[in-house]
Amino acid sequence: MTLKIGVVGTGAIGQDHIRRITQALSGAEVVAVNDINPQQARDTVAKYGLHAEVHADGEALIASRDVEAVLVTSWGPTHELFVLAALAAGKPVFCEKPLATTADGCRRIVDAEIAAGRRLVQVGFMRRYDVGYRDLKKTIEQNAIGTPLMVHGAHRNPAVGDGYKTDMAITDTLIHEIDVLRWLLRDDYTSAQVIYPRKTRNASGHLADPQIILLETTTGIRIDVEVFVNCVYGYDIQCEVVGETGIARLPEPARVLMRSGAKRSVEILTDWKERFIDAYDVEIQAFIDGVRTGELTGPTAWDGYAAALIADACVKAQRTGAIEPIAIPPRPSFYDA
Ligand code: NAD
Ligand code: ISE
Repeated sequence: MTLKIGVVGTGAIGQDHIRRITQALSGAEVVAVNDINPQQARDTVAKYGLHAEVHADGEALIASRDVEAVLVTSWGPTHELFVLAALAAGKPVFCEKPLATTADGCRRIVDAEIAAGRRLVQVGFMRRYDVGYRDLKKTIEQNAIGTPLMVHGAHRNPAVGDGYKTDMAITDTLIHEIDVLRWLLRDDYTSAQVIYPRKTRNASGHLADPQIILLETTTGIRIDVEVFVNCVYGYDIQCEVVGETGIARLPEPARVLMRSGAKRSVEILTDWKERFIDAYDVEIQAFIDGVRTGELTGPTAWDGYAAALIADACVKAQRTGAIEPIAIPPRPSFYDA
């Protein structure tokens, strides 16, 4: 049976997920949409040729008998409300990052899911589905570079809008590294520090850009991640793991190597949607398959909660300039694999 999905939030990523469910993936259809901007929701239905009802609000969509599973792709501050509503209705829910904008909000979701007695939440940390990160993880786990000692990372965007604030370097951008590196290393963080290099002239007045975030893990691995969201030249994600006997790097996206005009060159992507397009496909297919087989396997609400606690410590470190401790409570056995 085809899974009937309702999508709350028809902005950039909402539409992208609707496109993939409708045109690229199998086993599901979008039967309901909602956006606080109803015209955009209607336009989305027309654009993708959906046979979908446009609901007046997210709660009505979630309550609808036609909707078997929910995608929450609205603005971050609305996520907690919609995920809790899906849990109350006993419906599986895929929620884009952040799971909630506060750690307390994430914890409420964790508690509601545990009370429901089965896994119903998958969080949109899509990098775990990226083939490059998966190969990097395999390389580390096969002991090909020895014990990891350090990680150097970078998350660069060509430009951000004026609404992007300094703390969003953590809550919107670094959040992907926060999640993927604890998954990659099977480790958790114990402290965070933020350093501000010389500021780029391409950032708006209120924004500190670039930033360097230093993290330490329970096993003593040192991580530095450069977040640079007005780097101009492209959307560029870098990750290098230094081990005791070797170094492993995240592969670059496959692109044609050109020889032309006395130069060798390879295109650098500029759009995050393209950079992880395959990972998003695999992620949403995993959600569809997990719901249909009754076994969700992707990033959990606990991962969303842990990421929020870590992000809080990083945001505090932005303000204090100090090394801030990170304490993550023991994971409930409910989330054991
Ligand atoms: P966007 O601004 O393009 O779209 C958000 C949509 O939510 C808008 O259309 C807005 O009208 C709608 N919305 C706001 N409040 C609502 C409400 N109460 N009910 C229904 N709709 C509401 O933003 P976006 O880039 O699509 O981001 C959406 C979410 O997805 C954010 O949380 C963002 O962090 C996350 N995101 C994740 C990735 C990723 O790589 N995993 C990439 C982009 C965005
Ligand atoms: C966006 O919100 C994302 O989540 C993308 O994956 C990210 O890399 C981009 O920088 C953000 O704006």
